[in-house]
Order: sequence, then C-alpha cells, then structure tokens
Amino acid sequence: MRTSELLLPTLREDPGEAETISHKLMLRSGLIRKVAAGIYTYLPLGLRIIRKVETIIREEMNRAGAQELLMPVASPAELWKETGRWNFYGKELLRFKDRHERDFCLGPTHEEVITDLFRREVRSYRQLPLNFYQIQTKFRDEIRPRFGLMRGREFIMKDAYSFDRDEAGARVNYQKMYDAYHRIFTRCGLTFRAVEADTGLIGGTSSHEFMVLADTGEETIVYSETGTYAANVERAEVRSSETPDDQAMQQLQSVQTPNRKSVEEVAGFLKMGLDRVVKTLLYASGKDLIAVLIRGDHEANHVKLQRLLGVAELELAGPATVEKVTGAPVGFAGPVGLKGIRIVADHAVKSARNVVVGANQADTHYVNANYERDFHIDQFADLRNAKAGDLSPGNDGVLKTTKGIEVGHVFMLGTKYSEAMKATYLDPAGKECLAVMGCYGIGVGRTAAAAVEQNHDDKGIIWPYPIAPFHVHLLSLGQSAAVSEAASRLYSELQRAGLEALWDDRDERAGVKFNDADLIGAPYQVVVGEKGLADGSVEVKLRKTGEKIKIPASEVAVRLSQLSASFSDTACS
Ligand code: 9G3
Repeated sequence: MRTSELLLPTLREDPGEAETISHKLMLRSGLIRKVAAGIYTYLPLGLRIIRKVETIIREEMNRAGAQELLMPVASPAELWKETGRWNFYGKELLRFKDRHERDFCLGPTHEEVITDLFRREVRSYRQLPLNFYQIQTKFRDEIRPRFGLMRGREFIMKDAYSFDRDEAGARVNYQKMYDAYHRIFTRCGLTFRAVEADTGLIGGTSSHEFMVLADTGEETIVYSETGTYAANVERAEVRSSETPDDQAMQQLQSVQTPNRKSVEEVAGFLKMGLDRVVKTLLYASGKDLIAVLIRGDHEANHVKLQRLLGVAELELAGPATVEKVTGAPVGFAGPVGLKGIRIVADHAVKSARNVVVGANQADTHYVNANYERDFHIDQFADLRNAKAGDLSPGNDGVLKTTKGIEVGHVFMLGTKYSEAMKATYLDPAGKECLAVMGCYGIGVGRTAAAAVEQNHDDKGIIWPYPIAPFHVHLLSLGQSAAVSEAASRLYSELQRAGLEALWDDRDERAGVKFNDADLIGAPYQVVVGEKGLADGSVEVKLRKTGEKIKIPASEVAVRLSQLSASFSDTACS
C-alpha cells in the first residue's frame, strides 16, 4: 500500500480523552476513530491488525477441532428468559423492540443462542463432543467505557462453546482450549500468564483468565513468589491468618471526630493503625441494602460480595441512602445500633477487639467497639481482596501482586445452560442426558491494544511481527526521479519476496516520514534517499532496537525476507 492513497490520519499530539498509552497510540497512529463512547471505526491500518489476530485465532481454533459458525447480533428475549438472564442483567444488556414490538437484545455473549441451536439439531451421544466458535461483534452497555478498544461497548470477540457427554469430556475440551489459547497469545507475540479466575455470574465450576502482564492493566493478579499459584484477585481466596486478638474488651466510648470520614483520616486523628478501624460500607442491589464490615487496612472485594448475594447489580449506596439508613452523612456509618439491615463481615473482623467504628452520628465514632457485645453480624464470609504478604491459597509461599489485561477467559460451564434450556442428548441406553458445556472467549481488539501496552516506546508502537499492520515501512526521501524509481522497484521486490510493505510516497519532509514510521511501528523501516543511492545502498532500521544497517538496494528484499522468516509466528509456535 502507498501512504498517498491511504486514509492514515496520524496525529502529532495525544488526544485529550485518551488515558492509556495504547488508546493514545492507536488514535495517533490512525488505527481507530471513535464514533460514540466505546464505539469505534477500525481504519484500514487498524483493521489489518484485527484481521491478523483473527487469523491466528481461527487457525488455532480449527487446529483444536472447533468448527466456525456465525450467530446473529440480535438475540430474542425468549431465550434469555428461559435462562433467567433477561431480568438478571441490568442496563448493561442493551434491549430493543422490533417493529412487531417483540423484545430483543444486542448479544453481549451467546450461551443462549448456541444452546438453542444445540437442542434443536443434536440428538445422539455419537455427535459429541462438539465445539463451536465465532468471531463476532458483541455489545455490552458498560457504564464507563474507556481506554479505547480495551473496554469498548461494541467489540469483536471470539467466543466458543463446547458440548460434551460428561464432565470428563468437558475437561478434555477445556484443556484443548487452554492449550490453544497458549498458542494464540504466544503467536501474537505477547507476554501473558493464565490465572485462576472467578466463574463470576456466568456460573460454572472453574475458569482461567489469560492475562497480558502490563502495569496499566485493570486486573490485579496475586501470585505465589515461590510456587505456582496465580489468580485474579477477584477470585483469590484469603486464608484468614489473623491471630485472635486476646486483649481485654475496653469500655465502649463515643469520640468526636470532626469531619474525619475516611479510614485514614479517622485512624490518623485517633492515632491508631488502620487495622484498628472497621469500615462499614453500605451497598445497594436494586432496592435491597446490606452493610458490609471490612477491616480498615483491607479492601472490600466486590465480586466476592456479588457471589455471596447472587446478584449482578451491586453498587455502593448513595449519600442520601446512607443518611436515611444510618442517620448520619457518609463516613460515619457503623454497626452499633444499626437496625433493619443485614450486616455481613469479612472473617478478619471476627477476631478484632476494641475497634473504631462509625457512630451513625455526624462527626462521631466509637472506640473500643466489640463484636457481639456492641454489635451483631449476620454472616461472616471471605469478602476482602487478598494482598501482597498474605499466605498463598495454594499453600506455596507468600503472595505478590501484579497488574494484567484480561485478553482471554476459559470457563467450565457444567450444565447450567443445558439444564435451563433442556439441551439433552440420548446416551447409548437411550436415556436423555444433559450436555456438559464449556465456553471460551478472546477479546480481539483488546488483544491488539494489550500488544501495544506491552510493545511501545516514547516514539510510538513497536508491533510484534506476527500482528504488525505491515512488515516493512518503505520511506522515499525527496521527490527526485532516481529516488522514486528506486523506491518503486524496491516496493515491488519486497512484495514479490512475500513481505507486506507500506510505501510512504508522500511529498513530505523526511522528519515527518520518520516520525510517522516510528509511531505506526512496522518492524522494519527502509529508507531510500539521494545520499544512499549514490553508492547503490539503502538504510534499513529495526524499529525494536533502532539498529540501522546499510544494505545494497538489490539485496534488501532477500535479506529482509530471510530475517522475517525468523520472526514470523509460525516459526515460533
Ligand atoms: C450479559 C451481559 C454482560 C456479560 C454477560 C452477560 C460477561 C456474561 C460472562 C461471559 C462468559 C463467557 C462466552 C465467551 C467467553 C465469556 N458479561 N458475561 O455472560 F447479558 Cl450484559 O460472557 N461467554
């Protein structure tokens, strides 16, 4: 392709709304453009990357024995009502009515649709195992779409669904998908790690997330420094190692804490450690309210609380609700005398003695509050985030934390959907049996964005060879006939050698072309200029290292295609 014919609107500056480096660079290098919040157009160069990721995914899914199909974006409400998810999900499920007033949603995932296909078309155990996949557009109406393709509302997902006769069969498919994901992300040139994950609201028995390790990742991973344990912090159990606090109970006392609301402010004001304060968080799920007690030095785990309550919709109650329930503004809520609301607490609260809690009165806290004597708790559960220094649940050392971007997720689903939708097969004895399912997702755009998060410098993107939009960025400097002829010849030779070349043939200054080439991030840059041509040579630059070598123009195509053979992803799979 020639830049003069392409829509490739590179930007000199970071657009204001972009926060993460991948969002900034994907906008600046002309890969995507926003149409609405969380909704993007993939420009020609951006689409080339998406298509390369899809091709790697397709090859590995086919190799793993999955068969590709394509399900619709519009999903009828009836199917979602059978599984109870039509009402389970809130505004994230974008619903609409057709001209006949029938209810539909834009598919955020396709368990219902694929299970409906299965129950209509599959009858015998002989037809199992089956594994269907699609690479298709999803819609999830996120409250706060951000970070470009990292958390969009409309996005391309590869989603696969396996059907087996039994749990043992399902585990075989799960392992095949797990291994296929390992090959996919390796071939995409990513540094990643599979971690134990929460089965969340999808249900099912176990799952793993494939995380691209990056400091800007939204997910927190806890892992054992000396062992093999690694999990998304949403899922990581906490092995309560609190030693019972055996100090005597002191007398309950209310103290003035003028305008001290946060745990830090209260602890600082009372000259106590954060672990001596117990925070009371009020959550609302629809109309239901619940008070959650967490020790001051711990973080509440939203996903664990959702699982405990079995709800999808859960958020911190607003200030008005807090005021109504506790009689005090936010920051002074506490369990003492709190009536008419369920109180759950993290295990660590149970053994805490003489703690500080809100007094349900403005600017007032209690000190020396003690569970059972001064306040009751309806249920104890593991409700906090594991943190660095905790004992590993894998019993293999002490935990550390790091950040990751979730690019893939594999789930053992069990019979949750086949039971709800009566998706059965006849076993050899002719008995109706529930199909055992698995489901497996990859965010295609998110994989590309994660690759940028992991592969960039201050000049721009450094694409891993297998998913680069082009292998060679050919720059002709100046408008002389000699340069244009040499560049044109080289352009054809590169293509004949099987390399994808982007020729920057614009009438632009050299500096503009160099900056754009570094920003766009093709693995190789080839510069054709008057000076070099004087001795028949061109300059080749390796984007990743900045290393430059002079090569006779006649040898460039061969040398680069040899070099590329070592980079191409099939070589490293
Ligand atoms: C919804 C909405 C959002 C959702 C879901 C349903 C996430 C939902 C989980 C999954 C599980 C797997 C197949 C591919 C791999 C992931 N967000 N999930 O089920 F209605 Cl609005 O999607 N599905």
